[in-house]
Amino acid sequence: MNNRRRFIKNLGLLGSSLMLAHSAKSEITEQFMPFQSDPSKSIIISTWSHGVPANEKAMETIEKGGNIIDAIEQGVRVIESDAGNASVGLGGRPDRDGHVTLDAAIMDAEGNAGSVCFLEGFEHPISIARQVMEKTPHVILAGEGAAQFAREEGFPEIDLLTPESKKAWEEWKKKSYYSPEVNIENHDTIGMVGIHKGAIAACCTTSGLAYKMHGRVGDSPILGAGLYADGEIGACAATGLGEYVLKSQTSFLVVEMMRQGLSPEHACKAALERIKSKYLDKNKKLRFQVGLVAINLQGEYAGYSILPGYQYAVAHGKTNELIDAPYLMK
Ligand code: SD4
Repeated sequence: MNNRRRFIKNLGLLGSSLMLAHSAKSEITEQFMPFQSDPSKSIIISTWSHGVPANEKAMETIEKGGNIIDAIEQGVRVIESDAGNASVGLGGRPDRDGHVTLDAAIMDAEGNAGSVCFLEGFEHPISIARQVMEKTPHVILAGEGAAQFAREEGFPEIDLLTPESKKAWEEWKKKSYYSPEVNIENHDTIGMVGIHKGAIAACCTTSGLAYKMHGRVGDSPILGAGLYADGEIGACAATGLGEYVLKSQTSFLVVEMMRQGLSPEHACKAALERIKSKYLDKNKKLRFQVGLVAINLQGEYAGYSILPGYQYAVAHGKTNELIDAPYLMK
């Protein structure tokens, strides 16, 4: 049997076992395919409910003539500036030492990418990541080196620790209890994927997990983990407990499964099932969320999560809607 046929057969087996493990809620559904009728259409997909205003800005950027990188950068900047959001940019919860440290990355259809991590004191890490992509020979700049680059590029410095965030941190310090396993409320990183004029792209921006160890870097700035884009296939972005996304290379895996012919929804589901079987099924005390968004070049898209409660926002044409994602386990 040639490799291709064997792979399809294996996927068939995988698919049926996944179906059995699922609740009715998580059945694979038919997805809207906007490009079947018009390949010039654009589509933007983002994690969580804040994806709605972010998508709106991204679409507006496209309408004004921006390309897909302009669109996703401008889209997630809206959330970076939202002080009410406790897990991205301004107002993000600090680490256990009181520092708000940021991770962000962006990747285009040609395989260009830029990333910053463990960065303090700037409102728009995604724009700094874009500058890393466009102006340096490197992919990732970290910590003070990233800050130095941002200063040289003229990005203004800002104290990201808002009074509300500081108060929450001071309250947390009283017990200093750290258990990131179940904290859906803290998983509001914005990951965004999109396609415009046939070009796909992905980005992610976050202040990471609240009260993490100083110096901790999550999945969001790491290509293949928090995001991945391949101009010939599609793109994926992740939110959730980054340690497991890092250990599973989830976004890369989703894109690779799409390359092998899986739809975005099947690919997301299979990648999350990999995390579940490797970690959650082996340790019943473990419980954590991971949520994904993915899109392929045909304009098929999906969101999927391990636990209930994850939503993603999809914008195309005049529509911008929030969708309850299917999930793997209760
Ligand atoms: C991280 N994936 O740093 C991020 C967390 C997250 O909203 O999604 N926060 O692990």
